[in-house]
Amino acid sequence: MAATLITVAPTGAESDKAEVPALPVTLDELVRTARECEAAGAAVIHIHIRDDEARPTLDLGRLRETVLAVREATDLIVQLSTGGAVTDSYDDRLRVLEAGPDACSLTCGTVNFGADVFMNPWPFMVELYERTQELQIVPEFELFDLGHVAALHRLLTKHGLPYGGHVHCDLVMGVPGGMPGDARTLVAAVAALPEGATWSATGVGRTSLPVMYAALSAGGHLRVGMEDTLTYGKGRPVTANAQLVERAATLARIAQREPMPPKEARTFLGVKPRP
Ligand code: KMH
Ligand code: ZN
Repeated sequence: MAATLITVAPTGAESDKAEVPALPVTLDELVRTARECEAAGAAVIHIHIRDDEARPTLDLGRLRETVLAVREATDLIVQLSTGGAVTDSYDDRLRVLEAGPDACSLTCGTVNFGADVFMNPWPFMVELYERTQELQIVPEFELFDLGHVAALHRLLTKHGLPYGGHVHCDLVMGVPGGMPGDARTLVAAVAALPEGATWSATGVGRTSLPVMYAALSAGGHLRVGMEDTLTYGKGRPVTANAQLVERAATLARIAQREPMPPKEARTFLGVKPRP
C-alpha cells in the first residue's frame, strides 16, 4: 500500500479568531503551526491568511511574505488558497498565484456554502487553470460536489494536463450545500474521477472522522485542519492543528500507510524543486 499524503489546512477564511483562539492567524502563529504539523506528519500546507485584525485577506505582499516564511521554516509544499473567502473578487483570487506558491487550490464549480455561495464559474476556472500552467504552479482540484467531477473532466479535455502532468484532487465533503461526508458518496466520487488521478478527502465538521476512515480504506489521502474541523470529539475543541495531523498520521499508520514525507510528496504531485 502506498504512503499517505497528509495536507493540513490550518486557518481557512470562515472562523473568527475571537471565537476560536487556537486558530493560527498571524505569520508567527502560522509558521509555528507549519513546523508542528510537519513534525506530526504533514507534507502539504493549504494556506489562507489574515490581516492585522485577523480578517481574511488576499493581500499580495502578505501572501509573498507568508510563502517565503513557511518555506524558510519547513520543507512543506506551500499550497495557497485561490478560494479565499466567499466575498473575494475573481481578480484578487487570480492574483494569489503571483505570490509564487508551489501549488494552489482550484475549485471546479460553484457551490452553496452554508448561507453563502462559493462562486467558481467556468470562465474563472479556465483563466485560473491557464495561469497555473503558465506559472508552473501545481493545482489541486477541489471537488465539493459530484458535478465538480464532471467539470474537472471538461477542464482536462479542453485545456490539457496541469503543470507537473499529474492530476490530484481533494474531495471536500460535508459542506452544507455540497456533497455529504459519508462513505457511499466518497466511493461514488472516487469512481467518477479521471483515470490515473490521485485524491485526498476532507470531511467538514462532524464528517471529519467518517471521511478519514473511508478515504484510508479506499486508498486515498487525507486533508485535516482547523479550516474544516474545530472539534476533536464531543465537547472537546481542537487545541492545535498538530492534534488533527497527529490523529491522521496515527490512523494512517494503523492502516499500514505511513505519512508521506514532503520530499516524496513533491515527486508524487509533480511540484517543481525548491527555488
Ligand atoms: N473559503 C472557501 C470559500 C479554497 O481554499 O480554495 C473556499 C475555500 C476553498 O476554502
Ligand atoms: Zn481553503
